[in-house]
Amino acid sequence: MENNPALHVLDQFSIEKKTHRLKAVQQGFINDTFLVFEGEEPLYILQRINTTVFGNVDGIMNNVHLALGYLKDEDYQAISLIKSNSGDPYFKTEDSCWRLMTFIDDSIAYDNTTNAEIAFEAGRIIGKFHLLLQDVAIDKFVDTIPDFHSLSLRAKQFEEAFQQADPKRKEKASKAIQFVEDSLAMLKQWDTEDLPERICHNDTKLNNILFARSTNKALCLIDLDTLMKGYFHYDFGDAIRTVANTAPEDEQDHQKITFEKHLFQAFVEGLAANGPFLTEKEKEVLPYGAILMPFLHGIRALTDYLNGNLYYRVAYEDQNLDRSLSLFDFTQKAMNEATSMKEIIQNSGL
Ligand code: GN1
Ligand code: MG
Repeated sequence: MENNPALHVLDQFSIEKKTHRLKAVQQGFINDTFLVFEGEEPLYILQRINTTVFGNVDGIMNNVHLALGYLKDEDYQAISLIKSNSGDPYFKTEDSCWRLMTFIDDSIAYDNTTNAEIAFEAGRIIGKFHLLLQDVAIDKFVDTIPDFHSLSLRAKQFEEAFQQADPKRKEKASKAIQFVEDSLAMLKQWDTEDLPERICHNDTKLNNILFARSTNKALCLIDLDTLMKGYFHYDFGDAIRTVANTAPEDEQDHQKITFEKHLFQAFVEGLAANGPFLTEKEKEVLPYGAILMPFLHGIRALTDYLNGNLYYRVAYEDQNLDRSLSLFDFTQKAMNEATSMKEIIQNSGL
């Protein structure tokens, strides 16, 4: 616990005045997150939004607010935003932007899992999220980070970073750079025409799902900052890279990085528990999504390493490089499983 200056920000929100304490949450590469305690119980989540990454805070809050209106159901725990004293969904100072949300009691998030029930539940809740949002008016959502998961944009940014990078960094990153060069042409070949646009979460890693502590039932998705239009295979692949891989995304011992087929299968079965809701074409590109998403995160981490760590918060100098190598290792392992992924999907009833 700490006596953080962020405590004063709480005065700007319409909550009962109590003696609150803050605890910083160390996860996340972009925003600053705090749990707000009263006594021993966390009551709220307070976040400072990184306005360098998220330039269009109004757009984000528009999207979050719109989506939260749909994201509630018997099987989906609603989250509420708390209004500021002036009635806005967030509080802005000259150089930062804050929002306050309710904390879900007795909930827990996992960075990784070896438990097939958790993998199943992750699939079920992501499917539910998409079902609840399937009829929203896509045009009302703002494209807050245009082309966020576009392979050609990320390849272009990588190329630019490579051109101006410090030679020592290039040398150190040569293995990762080689992987990009070897994989890009193949990844660009996939046919992704005729896919329907959906409102996606766009950051469906496992630790963005809340589970009930006692039952391990998935409750809801959190971290809705990147909620905007996208394609279903983005959310699928982003989940698979953390559900089917039991190692963290900056794992340096690549022997620990594995593609766990039984966890993949449990996740797909969880998705299918929502009944069929994907088009044939969407199902066809799911294995591609599981290969594309770790690659995209890998190339973004590598680009940031070559740029001198400007985008992601890093714990040590080479963390972005380690992340890219680990993500590329998983990409390769997912590529090796393309056929078995296809079979599992075909037999799943999805
Ligand atoms: C960033 O900060 P966090 O963990 O919510 C990133 C995601 C990545 C993630 C980890 C806006 O999200 O795309 O999945 O790091 N978010 C943004 O790799 O860039
Ligand atoms: Mg996020």
